[in-house]
Amino acid sequence: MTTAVCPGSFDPITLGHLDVVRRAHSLFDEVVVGVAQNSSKKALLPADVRVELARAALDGLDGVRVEVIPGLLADFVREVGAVAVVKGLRGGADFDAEAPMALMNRHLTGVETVFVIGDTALAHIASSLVKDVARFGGEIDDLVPPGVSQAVRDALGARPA
Ligand code: COD
Repeated sequence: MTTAVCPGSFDPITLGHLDVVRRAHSLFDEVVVGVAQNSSKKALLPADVRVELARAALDGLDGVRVEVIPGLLADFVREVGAVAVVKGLRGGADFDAEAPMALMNRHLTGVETVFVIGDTALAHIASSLVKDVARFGGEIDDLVPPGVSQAVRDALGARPA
């Protein structure tokens, strides 16, 4: 039984993330989607809401579960007994950002990061852009799983501009 961790901020989960998780699921028996904190980003949605939205989006996918990563990804990888971390790439900029993390996680755990190229039809989708479009009144329903756009609008409405 092989387990992989698919980590991210998921702030919010998008169709691009779902594509990456499905690709990870085709390679490993079990996928743990880990909702983590990226210290260089300030999250819009609280961790419990990000987890709830990810669980709803991935409901029914056998062998996939969603958990919070409370601290270091490397510690979480050890804790769940994962043999790999799976990340998605949209292009060269993602690779430049991901390679140092992959090297650091390998240094800390010996665990490899496997990169999957996402569906090119979804390559324009990033959580940061989704939030920006929503912030300025744009339509995001076709970029995210059902229920997510309302959660983003609620969070934006509750936050001072
Ligand atoms: N197509 C393909 N891939 C995509 C798409 C898309 N449309 N959208 C997103 N992705 C990929 C991203 O490239 C990334 O691989 C993954 O999905 C998650 O993306 P985000 O934006 O939700 O998450 P990030 O990049 O903010 O996640 C960074 C982590 C939270 C994983 C990182 O900061 C972390 O590991 N934090 C825990 C603390 C830690 O261990 N820090 C040290 C790290 S070495």
